[in-house]
Amino acid sequence: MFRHVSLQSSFAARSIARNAGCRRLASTKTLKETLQEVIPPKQEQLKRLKAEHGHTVVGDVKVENIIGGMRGLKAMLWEASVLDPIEGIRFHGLSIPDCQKLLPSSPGGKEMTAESMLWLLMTGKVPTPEQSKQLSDELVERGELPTFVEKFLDSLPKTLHPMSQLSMGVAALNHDSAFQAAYERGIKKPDYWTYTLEDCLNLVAKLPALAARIYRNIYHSDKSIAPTDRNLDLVGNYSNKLGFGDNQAMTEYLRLYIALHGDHEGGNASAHTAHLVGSTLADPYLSYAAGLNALAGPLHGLANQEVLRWQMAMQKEIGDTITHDNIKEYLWKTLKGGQVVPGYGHGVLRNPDPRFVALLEFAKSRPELQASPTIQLVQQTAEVAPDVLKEHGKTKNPYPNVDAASGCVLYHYGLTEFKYYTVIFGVSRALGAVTQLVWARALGLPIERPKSYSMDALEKLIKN
Ligand code: CMX
Repeated sequence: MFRHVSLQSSFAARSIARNAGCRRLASTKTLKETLQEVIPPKQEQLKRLKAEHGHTVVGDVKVENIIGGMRGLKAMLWEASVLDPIEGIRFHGLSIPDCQKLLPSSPGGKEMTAESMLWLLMTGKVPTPEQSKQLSDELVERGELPTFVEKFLDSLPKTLHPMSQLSMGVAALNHDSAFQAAYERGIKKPDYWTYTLEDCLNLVAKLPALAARIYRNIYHSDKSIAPTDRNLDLVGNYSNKLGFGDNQAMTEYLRLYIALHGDHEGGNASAHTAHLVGSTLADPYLSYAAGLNALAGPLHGLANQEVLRWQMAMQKEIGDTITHDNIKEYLWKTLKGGQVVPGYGHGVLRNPDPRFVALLEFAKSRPELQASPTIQLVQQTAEVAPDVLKEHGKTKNPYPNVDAASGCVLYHYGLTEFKYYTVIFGVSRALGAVTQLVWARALGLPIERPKSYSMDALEKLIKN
């Protein structure tokens, strides 16, 4: 872990300068300048690892890894976060409560901003409030959508799933890719990361406008979309454009949601897909569009939509009198029907997901959420489901994952169109995916190319 918590600049230089199209404090280093400082030692570390430990064995490859979706294989470099099966996620060594304590919030808010999480993921350092604000300003400057993308989104049928629209919109942004243009001109490898960073910042900046336009087009096409407010952070503007800007609690929830979902180490399907595609030197837009397609699977990000759908069906069947016994009965009905219980289980975690805990804490801190039947049902289900799943005996982790809780607060505050929920996840997961795209280029990581085997070839290998 490498971090730096000092509140560096003494406001001595408060003069506001225009630099690279954004407002900045003269004493405050930009994200790019900070990266220029933190990248060389990491490049040296990688060189050392290669030279001194290139042949050091750190684990075995078992047949069960090969046929079991590569579970547990130590096979990827991912700088921003590490997932412990018991403790959950840490971002550059910081737990979720650490981040909640240390990362700057927006003016008037309590929850960490997406910008401060992005800064932490990218640099390994806790940003000062000035750095976080400066990044906010920079993203606002970059946030406008090209007109052809707006027209393209407006032309899509409302019946096309919001995740398909998001992935198509992100892919279309590659029209203006700085990396692709520079590559075509001919650039040297050490310069790759700066063009990649340029695209990545543009992508993160444009995602709220893109995602909000999809929401408004599909569900509220009669009303216009709020213009960008230059005094707001990324999520403040996202909430505004969605139409929830007047609801401070909803905006705060979105901030927490987006920061928490930002990264979950590298092996999860969306992060890994973006990384794999990026390793071909496809630009960040194409890489992340691919990652979004992985996120749209019901075993991964689409689970937050599925949780609400499943819960509504349960509520309809059970009626108003909800007890542990009738929740238990519905869980068994789901399992006996051969379906998974959405929001439960995990490929790595073996304890309740600390992101689930943090989101539920948010719900517990507000009386209106505590009184919500939807949230009460989430809590009651979490009290019953682990024992049922243990008795069922298949799931390695019978506890709730983040998706068990993520949608219910949105639902309570009026974002009831649950087919849209994974789009919010997609706005968030970009933070981790783009971080890795920048670092993969800064470290000169090669194209990914694991070895595959047929079953016959595997049996031959076993015999030998
Ligand atoms: N309900 C019912 N059965 C489940 C289950 C659940 N919630 N979770 C796992 N199982 C089953 C698996 O389907 C598997 O069954 P088979 O042996 O018949 O194939 C068995 O238990 C063993 O699976 P596992 O090793 O515990 O879990 P995996 O690593 O294979 O899968 C996950 C992990 C998340 C896909 C799985 O737990 C699941 O399907 N959960 C429900 C969907 C969900 O909530 N996904 C969101 C995860 C978080 C995220 O990525 O966003």
